[in-house]
Amino acid sequence: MRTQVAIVGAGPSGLILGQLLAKAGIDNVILEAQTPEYVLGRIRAGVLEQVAVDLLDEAGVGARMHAEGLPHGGFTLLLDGVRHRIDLAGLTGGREVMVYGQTELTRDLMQARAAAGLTTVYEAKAVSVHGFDGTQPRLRYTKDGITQELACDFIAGCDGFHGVCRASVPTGAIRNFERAYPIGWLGLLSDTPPVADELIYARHERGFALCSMRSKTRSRYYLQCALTEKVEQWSDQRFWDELRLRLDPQAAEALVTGPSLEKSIAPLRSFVAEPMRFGRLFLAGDAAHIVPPTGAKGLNLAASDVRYLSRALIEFYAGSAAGIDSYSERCLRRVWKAERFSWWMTTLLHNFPDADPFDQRVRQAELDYVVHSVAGRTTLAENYVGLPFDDD
Ligand code: RFL
Ligand code: PHB
Repeated sequence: MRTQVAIVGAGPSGLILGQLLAKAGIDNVILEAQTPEYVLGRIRAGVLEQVAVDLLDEAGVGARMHAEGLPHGGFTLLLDGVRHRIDLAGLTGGREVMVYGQTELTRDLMQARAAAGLTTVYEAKAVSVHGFDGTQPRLRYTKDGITQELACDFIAGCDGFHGVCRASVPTGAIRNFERAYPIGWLGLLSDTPPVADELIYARHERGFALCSMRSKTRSRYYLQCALTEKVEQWSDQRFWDELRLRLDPQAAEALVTGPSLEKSIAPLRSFVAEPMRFGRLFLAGDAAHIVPPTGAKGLNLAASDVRYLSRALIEFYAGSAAGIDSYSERCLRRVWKAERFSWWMTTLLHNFPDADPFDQRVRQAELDYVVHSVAGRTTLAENYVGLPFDDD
């Protein structure tokens, strides 16, 4: 088999990239290790920046998101029992975010890909990448026990943090930057109405909590937990009881509980690999970088990488290599700003077992500054809604 761009991974990065390239007449094939059902079963992101919304429109998959997604013009910071509204729209000249689940977005992208007749090989096992330092890269994989080869002009590594693409780069050619946090997030999804119209990010002495949603009838809640905890230790009842303790009386009373549809623990991590291009192999999304979820930036960064990558490849086929040559540098500039913001929001809102009393007081003072200063609130708001692209 041969294609122009071989994409590894059918998560949001790979699917959006495939759609944008196909729109520009560039042939692409996706190899995905899992089944479509498995990919759709992963409950992850919920908040899209305007730039991600615009990109999904450009890819032609925005219709259901606009019909069913919930535009949010603000959120609440609940700091030790006191509410502070962050008026995103008011502080950023009218910019908002869109609450629309990654699962739904992935479903829309999969359907659009199938409708366009584009090839996705699910359950592609033992994928390996070859020849990306030359002009004839190839992927090898097995499907139904038979080894296959896919020849291409370029490989897009959209295969997430544990993927094969970054792992295939010679160690001397890549530099990793990493911060592991000694905490995790325990998430619960339920078919219950959200506790409030807007998201609540709660800082509490028992630990951070987040009240989010997927729709007017489906809620997503998170609790900071220790990394040593197991999901089996958290009955639904225990989760709801602990959440109530971390909220204010208004939210605790309004909370509607119900059986969980999903419960899982995710560790918090910051990670960046530099560069993001190795000859004819490009990394995009979680394959290149990870942020702790506090700033809601992971999926949005994935979208901004594939925006740059799709434009660079389209330019290449039109006769200029300038875009692919500057891909890594342009992505990383944006990536590091989101890394900084996600790290900052994480350190401010969580309880760290290793924080000494001085650290704690400084964090309290910083939060106090953020919520009581227009400059502080604006900094938070403009990062949360997403920084503009420097090429616009
Ligand atoms: P994905 O989604 O991990 O997809 C990678 C795909 O590659 C496949 N794969 C392989 N395929 C073939 N061969 C191999 N060897 C392969 N190895 C892996 C995998 O099966 C998978 O299908 O990466 P992608 O596309 O870069 O997308 C990134 C996003 O999924 C991620 O950044 C977000 O979910 C992060 N995130 C959030 N981002 C936001 O922008 N807003 C949010 O509100 C938000 N909330 C979250 C989040 C992530 C969370 N968790 C669980 C990490 C909340 C949570 C709890
Ligand atoms: C979510 O709804 O899953 C979500 C929302 C905001 C975040 C992280 C996750 O910061």
